[in-house]
Amino acid sequence: NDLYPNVVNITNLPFEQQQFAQDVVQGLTKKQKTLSSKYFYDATGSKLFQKIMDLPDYYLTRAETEIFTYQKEEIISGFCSAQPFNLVDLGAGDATKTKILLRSLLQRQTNFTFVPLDISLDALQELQSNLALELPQLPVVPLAGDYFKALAQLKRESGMRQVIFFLGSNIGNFPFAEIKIFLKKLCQFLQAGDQLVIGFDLKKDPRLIRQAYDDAEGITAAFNFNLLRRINETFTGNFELNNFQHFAEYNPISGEMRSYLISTQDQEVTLQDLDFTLNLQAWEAIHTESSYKFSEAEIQVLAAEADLKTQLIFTDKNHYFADVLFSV
Ligand code: AVI
Repeated sequence: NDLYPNVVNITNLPFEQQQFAQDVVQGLTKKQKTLSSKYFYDATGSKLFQKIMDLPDYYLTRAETEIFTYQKEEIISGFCSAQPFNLVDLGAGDATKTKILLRSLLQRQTNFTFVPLDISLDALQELQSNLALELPQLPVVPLAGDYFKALAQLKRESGMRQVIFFLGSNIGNFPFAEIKIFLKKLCQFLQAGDQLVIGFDLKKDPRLIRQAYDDAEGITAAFNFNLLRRINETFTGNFELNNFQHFAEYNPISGEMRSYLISTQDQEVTLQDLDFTLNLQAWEAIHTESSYKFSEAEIQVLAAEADLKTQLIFTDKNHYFADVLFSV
């Protein structure tokens, strides 16, 4: 197999597992081993992430909810229009925060369609049935899969003004160099008059940040371990979860919060379906996630590089989090 030299039998796998297989094998054959955090979100991972969002240590969700609760009218006034628009929620998840605005928009009898977009089909289906119960009058067009494919489809088919939400500091999970590329690419699907609301986790006391990714209840550790469980399940692997440690470390200069799975002993792991064997040394690390934190100045630089105009910046009272309204 020339395309995927490290993966035997990849073409025998179901289509949706081929990219996963390729990424797993490529990441684990690197000198510094990595696994992509985008594979955290299977059904179990999405449930664990919901739990994380309720944790006392995970301040991000509370801070952004505070912004939406107390400043919803100002946020809505920043993007609402008389002409119909799509409110597109990238990585919607359970859309708890977005629902705060959706209720107000419906009360104002705004002419808009809610378009939740998520890579997790499980999360999207659950959201759709919740919305049917909670906000039955809301027009919803859910889209599963790749963000850019879905945005291209919207641009082609809807002809409506787009207001794109990218909340929860999801933007922080891209490798730093890719944030600018992502924003530029996003702009290609937007037209004059379209707007963006992006949630950024702000730089703060480093201990507070580290604690959010190594919570006292061990839910974040379980979230990280779930990736190994998913790999075992998908590719008939034998990762022994007890032979790994969850480790999280924040760099206050780069703003990068990094999570790892650390092998606590020399060990050999086999992914049978991929004919792949991995040797790990004691205390060798697999990097599984980066979550970048930003200063307001850094946000302005990113916006300028992507040719976005900063319209309004909303923060919580502690200044932990910022939701920024941009126009194209
Ligand atoms: C989804 N994303 C913004 C979360 C974050 O904070 O980076 C994922 C997460 N990882 C550990 N805890 C939460």
